[in-house]
Amino acid sequence: MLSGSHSRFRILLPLCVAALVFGFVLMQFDEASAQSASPVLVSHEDSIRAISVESVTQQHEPFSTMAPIRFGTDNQTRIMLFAMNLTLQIGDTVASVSVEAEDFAHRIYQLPVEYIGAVPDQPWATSVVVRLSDDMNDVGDVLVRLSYRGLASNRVRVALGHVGGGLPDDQGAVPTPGTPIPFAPSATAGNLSIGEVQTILSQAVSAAASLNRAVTVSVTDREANVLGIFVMTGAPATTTIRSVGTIGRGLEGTVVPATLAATSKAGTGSLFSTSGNAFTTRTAGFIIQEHFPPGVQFRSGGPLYGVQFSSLPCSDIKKPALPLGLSGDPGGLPIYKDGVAVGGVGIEGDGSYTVDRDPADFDQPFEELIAASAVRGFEAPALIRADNIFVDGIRLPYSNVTNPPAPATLNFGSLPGVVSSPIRSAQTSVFVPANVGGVAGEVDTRFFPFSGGAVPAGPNALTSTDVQTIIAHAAQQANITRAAIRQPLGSNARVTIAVVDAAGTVLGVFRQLDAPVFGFDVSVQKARTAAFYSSATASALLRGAGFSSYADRALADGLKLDGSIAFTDRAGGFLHRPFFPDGINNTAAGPFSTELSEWSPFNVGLQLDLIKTNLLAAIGGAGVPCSTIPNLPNGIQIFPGSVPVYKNGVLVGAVGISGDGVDQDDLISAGGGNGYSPAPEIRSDQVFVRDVRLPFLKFPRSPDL
Ligand SMILES: [Ca+2]
Ligand SMILES: [Ca+2]
Repeated sequence: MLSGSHSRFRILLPLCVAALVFGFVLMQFDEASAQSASPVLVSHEDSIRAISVESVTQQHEPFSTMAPIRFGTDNQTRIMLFAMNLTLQIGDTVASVSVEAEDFAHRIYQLPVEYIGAVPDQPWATSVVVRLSDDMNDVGDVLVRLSYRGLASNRVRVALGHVGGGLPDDQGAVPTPGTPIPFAPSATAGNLSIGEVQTILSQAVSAAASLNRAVTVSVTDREANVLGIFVMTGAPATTTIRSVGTIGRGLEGTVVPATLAATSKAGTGSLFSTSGNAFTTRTAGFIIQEHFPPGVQFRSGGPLYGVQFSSLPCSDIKKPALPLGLSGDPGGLPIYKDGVAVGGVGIEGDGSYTVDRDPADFDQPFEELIAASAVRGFEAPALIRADNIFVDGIRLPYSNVTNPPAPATLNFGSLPGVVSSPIRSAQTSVFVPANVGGVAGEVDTRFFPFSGGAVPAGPNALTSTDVQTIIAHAAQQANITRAAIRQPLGSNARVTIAVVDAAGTVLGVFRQLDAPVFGFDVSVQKARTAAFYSSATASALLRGAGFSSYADRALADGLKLDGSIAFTDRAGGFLHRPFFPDGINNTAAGPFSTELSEWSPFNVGLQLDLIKTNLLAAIGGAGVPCSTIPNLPNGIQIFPGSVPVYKNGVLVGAVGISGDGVDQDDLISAGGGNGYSPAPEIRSDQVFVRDVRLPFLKFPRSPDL
């Protein structure tokens, strides 16, 4: 075998084996695309010999028909083959696919198909597991063919017992190597063209017109650059931020331009979605409320509680920002091309910017209907949609729209309304390729190469080498961490890793390839928050900025905020819920939260109060940081995924992680902070508040792949 062939084998094998350890699960694909081309079985580059592997032990051919180790109800060997152009249609199962082998004597063997699944990160490939027949023992090479819906594949060579013998290659047979898609960083943020932006806007406006609605439509690229805004004639110019809180408290009742809402909704689809997960504003609204799932009493808060206040227009990290932060108002969807997340579309037109408080009624607001119509032809692959992703056993919502309106699409030039932001194609990405600790990723050159910290001054300060070590260790942990929010199963987590010094100055940010872009801002927020709460000056800084009430409430709970406790974001977030402990009804709020009677997703407490004045100024166009506390220029974050880091018992900074499940983010942050941990006796889990032990970190069960 030539080395080139081996290298291709090495690409596929770890990916598929990871998927397979979950057992013989049938993945159903309900993509609408019809099977038009014949399936192709993948061979090595230099022959028609199949890429194949014994499905449990991963051993290469020649295969014995009897497995050396009994894993199931019988001892028969299963082998994994790989196919291209094989996508099961609605209602089809493994039984819809047949595989047969022919030996040297022209005997035909039917090989039952037991598993068909995606190959992580290689959307072109499908893995197919078949059971060998006892009769095939030591027959040498056989020629194997796969058939689906009347379309037969090429035949590839597989060795039973010994390599060689068998029939000659089929006439005209050629090697059929696969074409692995490298996750090459793109120079632009996605690849939407001007024509495609116009198509999406036209489909949205045509749908709105068919529903007798007038809306504002925004399209953003992969990194939330605005690619075009269309305001229909008669569309409401403004929308009101509104949920369950009292008008006038927090942002409740604030009137904002509808264009900003539409762009925040589009950008949420963009920043949340990747090649492994497709999330919408409905998904966002589901994971930021006081209970998860929303409305279920005595359940803890949403896993991304607080994410709505990230990537804000006052941020020093994410530029361009989302005008109103992450949005939970249904009617924002991601845009995909060939399985790759390339942007988002947002619709605003009902005058209300809210979150869905009742996920059980399957309401279909017209903003969501129009968004679903807008992305026709640009839909997310079914497998990776939020409604194929479970968190704590809870299926996440994607969209309540199953049959989007499909009226004839009006010509872009004749749409009723005005283009209020010029149509353009995907903009230049702020990220460039980088490799840290052997892990491929991307960086923003503002935060790379990594630098050392200035606070604290002196011998304990983080050096650039420390930062490199922390980020490399975190990235290496992420690479072996079983992802919580990515399909197919067996994918590794993709996150953004940020390190700050004790004053919140960013020393380095590293984003794994295809990590969701929202984590860029959030990872820095998380790191800054852990460093801030853990610092000797936290109470003084809060009081100096006019937030004595929160410092007083913390003090009443025994928390001096004077550097005596090492706070993670999990601990800080636990203190920042409208129930204490988190999710337990009929309790008083945590010291950093508003009480439930006043609470809403737009009136959460300290997180919003810290930034409210400057956020509103920034929404109006002012160039101000989010907070007047210099350590927190993009605000704080209040869901898990950070640890403070120490050298010689001195707080020197923090590492923040964002992009996968919060327990995974905790684990990866701990991996980064390993070797820089606080003394065990000052960890937040040594502290009791109202007789409740605070958390420090929480790791997922069986975290590693
Ligand atoms: Ca709305
Ligand atoms: Ca609802």
